[in-house]
Amino acid sequence: AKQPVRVLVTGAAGQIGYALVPMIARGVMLGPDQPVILHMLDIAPAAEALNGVKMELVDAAFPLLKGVVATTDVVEACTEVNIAVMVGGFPRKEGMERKDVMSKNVAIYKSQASALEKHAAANCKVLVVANPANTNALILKEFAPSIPEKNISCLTRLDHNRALGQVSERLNVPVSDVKNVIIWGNHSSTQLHGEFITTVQQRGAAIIKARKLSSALSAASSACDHIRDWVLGTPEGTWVSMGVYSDGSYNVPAGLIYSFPVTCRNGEWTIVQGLPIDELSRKKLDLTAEELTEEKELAYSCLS
Ligand code: NAX
Repeated sequence: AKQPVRVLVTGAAGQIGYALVPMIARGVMLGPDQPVILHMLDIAPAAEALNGVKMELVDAAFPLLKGVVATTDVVEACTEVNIAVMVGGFPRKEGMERKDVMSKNVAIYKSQASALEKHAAANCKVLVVANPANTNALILKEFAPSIPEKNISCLTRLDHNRALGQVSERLNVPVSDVKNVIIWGNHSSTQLHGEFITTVQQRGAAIIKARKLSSALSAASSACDHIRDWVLGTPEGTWVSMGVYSDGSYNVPAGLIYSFPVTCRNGEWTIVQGLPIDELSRKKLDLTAEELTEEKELAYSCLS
């Protein structure tokens, strides 16, 4: 029998966490024959809610779920984890300056990076979901230098899946017949262009309007897709979008966490090379890189 994989979910008492943990426990993320131990972290004010989630996980009697750690202690949460899905963060509240929000998230990601650095399993793979996702991932990378930079990523798969969904709806074909869209750059409104693009960019806002809550099931499902493809590989002839540490491909500045088209094999992603970039796309690729560079500078100015 396979050894259980330890999967950390931070912000596990939140909306996305609530949708994500049962998917992981059912094998959606790592496959139907992979046992898992869930590590769930949240902050003290959410401790009771977190315990409620743990009670529901017990009640669901998932055969693959071999254990649950529900804690507000970051060291306990990070100990020996093989996969870390970072959903917890500080949300932007009305009237707050961007810099203040950045500063809170920089502090969170700095301390969680240190805990992962010291206590996670060697070769732990990290996915940052919490916004600003690219920059939180970059801070995490900076403060967890012993984790290989190839192991630190951020989620742009939701935007990728939203684009697949839009193509499927517009062409009236099943979404399983659509592949190889690309999200470049930041998980933000600079990622794409055109009317189709505006729909994808503003999809999050449209969901809040309709549901009075932000996307959760689609975000959770995309996080599972991201890790599954990374660990188990992308299908032949298919690429996906992942926010990863730029090596300068496509003239994107090195040293940013930037979304690229990637294929995955043997637990490693590779940027798809040689795709043609037209003039409009070039402008957009540069614009989103500029935005990320500016965000990086803002984040660094919060470090003291
Ligand atoms: P919620 O506010 O429902 O949940 C966040 C949870 O994180 C809360 O339970 C909170 O107590 C916890 N938390 C706060 N600080 C923490 C800390 N230091 N350590 C551990 N836990 C902490 O938000 P939810 O709707 O679940 O969204 C979570 C994050 O995902 C947000 O930052 C959101 O902006 C981001 N998103 C990113 C997406 C992406 O594609 N990259 C899409 C979906 C989502 O909007």
